[in-house]
Amino acid sequence: MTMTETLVKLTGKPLAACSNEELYLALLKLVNEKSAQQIRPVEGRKLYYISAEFLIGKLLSNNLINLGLYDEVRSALLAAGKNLADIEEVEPEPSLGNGGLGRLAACFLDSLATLNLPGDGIGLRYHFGLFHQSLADGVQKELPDPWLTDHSWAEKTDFTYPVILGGKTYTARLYKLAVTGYEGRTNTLNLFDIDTVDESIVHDGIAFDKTAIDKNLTLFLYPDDSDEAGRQLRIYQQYLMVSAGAQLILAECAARGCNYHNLADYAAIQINDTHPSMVIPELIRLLGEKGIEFDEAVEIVTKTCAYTNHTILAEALEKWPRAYLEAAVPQLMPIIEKLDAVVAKRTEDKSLAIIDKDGKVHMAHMDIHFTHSTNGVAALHTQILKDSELHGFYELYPEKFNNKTNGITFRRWLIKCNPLLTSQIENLIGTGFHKDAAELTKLLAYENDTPVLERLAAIKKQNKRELCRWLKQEQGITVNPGAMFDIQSKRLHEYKRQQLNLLYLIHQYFEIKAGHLPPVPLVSIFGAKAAPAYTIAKDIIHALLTLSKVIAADPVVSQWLQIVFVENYNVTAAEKMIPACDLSEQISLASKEASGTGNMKFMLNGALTLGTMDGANVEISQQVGSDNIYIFGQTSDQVIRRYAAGDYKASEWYEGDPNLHRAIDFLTSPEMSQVGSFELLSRLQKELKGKDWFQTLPDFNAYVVRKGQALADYAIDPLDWSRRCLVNIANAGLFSSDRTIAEYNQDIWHLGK
Ligand code: 26V
Repeated sequence: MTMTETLVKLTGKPLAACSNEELYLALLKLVNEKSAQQIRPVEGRKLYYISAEFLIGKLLSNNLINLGLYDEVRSALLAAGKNLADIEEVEPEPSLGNGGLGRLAACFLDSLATLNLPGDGIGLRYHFGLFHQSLADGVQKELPDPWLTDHSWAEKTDFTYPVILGGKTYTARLYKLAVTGYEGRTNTLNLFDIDTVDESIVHDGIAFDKTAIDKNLTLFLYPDDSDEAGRQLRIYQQYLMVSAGAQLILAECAARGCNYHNLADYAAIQINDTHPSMVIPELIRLLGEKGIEFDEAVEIVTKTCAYTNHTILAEALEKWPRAYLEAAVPQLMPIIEKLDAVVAKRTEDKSLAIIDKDGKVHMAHMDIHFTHSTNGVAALHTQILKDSELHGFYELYPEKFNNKTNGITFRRWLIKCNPLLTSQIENLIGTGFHKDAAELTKLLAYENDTPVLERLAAIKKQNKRELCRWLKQEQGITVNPGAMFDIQSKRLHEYKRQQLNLLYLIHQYFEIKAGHLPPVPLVSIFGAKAAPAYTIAKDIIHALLTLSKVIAADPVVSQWLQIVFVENYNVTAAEKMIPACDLSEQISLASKEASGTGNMKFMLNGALTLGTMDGANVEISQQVGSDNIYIFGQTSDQVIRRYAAGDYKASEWYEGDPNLHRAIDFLTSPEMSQVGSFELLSRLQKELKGKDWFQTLPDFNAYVVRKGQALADYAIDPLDWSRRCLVNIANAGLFSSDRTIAEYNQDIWHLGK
């Protein structure tokens, strides 16, 4: 049967007569049928990747690519006058993650299936995910972001598990979502929900009654900074996920012949940050119910589980007041206490205890003691964990610590999002890089091939035009594709330092006004959601939106500078923005960004990085060499020393640097406060002058200089710029999540037989 015939059979009418919705549903069915044929039996050890977030993005095109159907489907649709891109618009994007951690989990599932490894995800079926960001009136507003429709990728099953929350039993229901591999097997993302959740209780943006668990349990994914009631609800959510997940794991293993004593021969469990940490005591509890003694259960769980740390921000490491856990999961507290007693026998160092003297339960501590592996997510991050943040643990268990530098799936972040670049690479080096990213180095043979470099530049230009078209359509903004596109897209956080970029833009505003024109017009594009209660993060958004208006209203400056803030940054937006980027902003305070993965996506799509020596930027810089990246700013050692000395004074930097002084003062200038809110702008100004906890000011000068250099290089020698982009693409192979997953498998999981 031809593809046209197959689709006609599924829709029941000629394709030309179908609506995009009808075609979407037919394609969803087609993908589900084909992916079911790729399900393979599991032998030996299977991975369960437990994560509170899976930021999977839209699935249609990605699944068509992975199943080898994309070209056929696109041609069949085109022949009927239909466009796959329009059909894709019908699909809502599931917003089941905050940012990097959730997107990493999604890339890992893709790579597991592609590498033919048995590995399923376990998570939650949030109804609204994070939130939809609106930027009307110069401020962020949060709205619900529904993605569940009658026809969703996640299929309801009849599998249910009892879960006890606050002493009451609820029923967790399993939904299964097929995860396709590229020319590989199909695995499963298991998402849990309860039937009684009621979307209608949400009102006034994202507000709702936080006490009625049966109605609200899986409504939202909690942002980093939720309030007290939100934090308690988060414990309930986490326990729903791990209790149902642990029951699923035990049932699946038992069905394959496991007698529970040998659980580690059947399952490997990866704990993604501390959100799923309660799986440790929960498994011990469930194994107890199966008749296994505590000591043996501890040993089994330690052998089965491994933990990944994704942050060194102390405030981001979960510590639950004991009273919260006693109220939410009283059945776990006696087990956690026994684990704490085991720790007390292993070490006298009280800082390594699970329960501290204030009665706080440290989830990461439980993870490190009772799993066999603790990994960081980039070389520098793992080193800092060993040297400082987790030094005591490293001394106790040096063998447990290892690094797994993050990666991204090239299927979504190159093949799917950048078809022009993909086909150009295929013309040059064939298709081997689809599955073996290391083959990209073959591109280095073209480093001095002028027509190839010109073609690369032309592709970038085309992608920029496409981004301009999309920005016009989505936000009504007109952008000049002839400008340099400089992009900072990631969650909004002070440590990521969008405020440094803001100060640069103000500085440029003054420079241009003074007649110091830049070598090329610059479009600074931002995409970022701020956690709803993170005041300063929201103030930074407000300042950028305000400055954007001030610049746009200035007839001279607007010829040279434009700020674009993309509303509701998500995977779909990233797929449009990343291929169109010239300069990738990775400017976190050194030591604070565990890895970053956006940095890898931009590099792979032919952007040069402007960044600090932080996270995976360090490895990117090693890969491409210092001529092909713009590094600036304090090193992590300097930053760590400055924190240790405790003598950083923002005011001294403010007073000591006239450019910085001028830029910070401008925040509350009449120009700005006529357009924006004086209250919000002055709050940010006060924070920068008086505190600046993430040391923006000491890096300001170096940033201005380095960025100026990048602009000049771009303007003066476009061909050499293109050559350096090619070097970046060619050296991006290391950052394929296939490589990362192969390393996890070799060192930690040992999947299959
Ligand atoms: C949580 C919190 C909670 C309290 C307030 C501040 C705060 C900030 C961040 C977080 C989330 C930490 C986990 C996380 O998303 N880490 C990210 O993981 C990515 C994948 O490994 C990595 O590339 C990013 O560098 C890292 O920030």
